[in-house]
Amino acid sequence: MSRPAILVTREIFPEVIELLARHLDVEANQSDESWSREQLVAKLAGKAGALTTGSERIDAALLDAATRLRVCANMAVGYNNFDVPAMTARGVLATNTPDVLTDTTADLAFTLLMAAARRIGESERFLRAGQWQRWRYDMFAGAEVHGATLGILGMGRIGQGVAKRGALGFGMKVIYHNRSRLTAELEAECRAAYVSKEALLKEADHLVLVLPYSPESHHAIGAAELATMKPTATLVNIARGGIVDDAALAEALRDKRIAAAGLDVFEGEPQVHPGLLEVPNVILTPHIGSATVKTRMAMAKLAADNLIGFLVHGKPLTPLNPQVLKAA
Ligand code: 8YV
Repeated sequence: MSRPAILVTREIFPEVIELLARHLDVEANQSDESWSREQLVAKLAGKAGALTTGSERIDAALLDAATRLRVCANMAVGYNNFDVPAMTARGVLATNTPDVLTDTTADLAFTLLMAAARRIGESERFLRAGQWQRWRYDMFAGAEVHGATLGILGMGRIGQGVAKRGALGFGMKVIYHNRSRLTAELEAECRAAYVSKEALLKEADHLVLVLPYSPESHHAIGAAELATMKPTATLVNIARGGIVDDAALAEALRDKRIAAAGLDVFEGEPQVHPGLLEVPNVILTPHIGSATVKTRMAMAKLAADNLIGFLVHGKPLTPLNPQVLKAA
């Protein structure tokens, strides 16, 4: 019996390609070429599955061309690159990689929070430029992290991980806002209090964004929201570009309407708004939230196990639209 054919759209760990090849016919982009959308569509012809990353858009037009496709396994927990309703309508299973990256990504939120609040980027650039001549009482004096009020917008798994780090590790007062309120047990576990979005913006000393991107969360933080934050506040975005209006943020940072920001994701990345590159009080990283060797391996392996689980055994591990399984 012939084995199902799959496409791996970007270079990933060779061990994971070997794992896939034990069960499936694999075409893999191990040279990491940048494929145009037309090339991607052509490569998907005859493929039953695809291992994708956040860079590939899987939408109705692509699905209509890739008529043999039955499953797309995203190597990411976020899946705003998938049109899940269009996939479900065509009986195509979608999977993502939850849980395996929660703590690693929460760690990066804290890294950016601390680096922004304590002005690490600015001080390092100053030192490297040979400008450190003598001590000054206010040299790179930043904002306190321990004991401060930590605000979290979006309280899924990663938000909860950020809350625990703040409350348990840094004695912070944690407030959060989310579409739906957590259960009393989870709130107690995270030591987090539910507040309105308005109160969150007003009261947070450090505000971390961890909500999924959708048309509803587009520019959830824009000029109006930034204007209600404390002038001493820091803003951290580890969620998705587009949740923050980057142009408005660049202006707010330039005019010191907020003190600092730490950003791992950007509108239109890998492009970065030029205004953000110009201001000193922002620390910028190139979407590395889940980037530890161990976690990236776990994500790649989970995506591969989803493909094998579904195409070989009929049982994916982390389906996003399980109704497809029932319909099959
Ligand atoms: C990925 C991410 O590295 O999991 C996510 O949602 O944003 C990152 O961990 C990125 O999306 C590439 O697939």
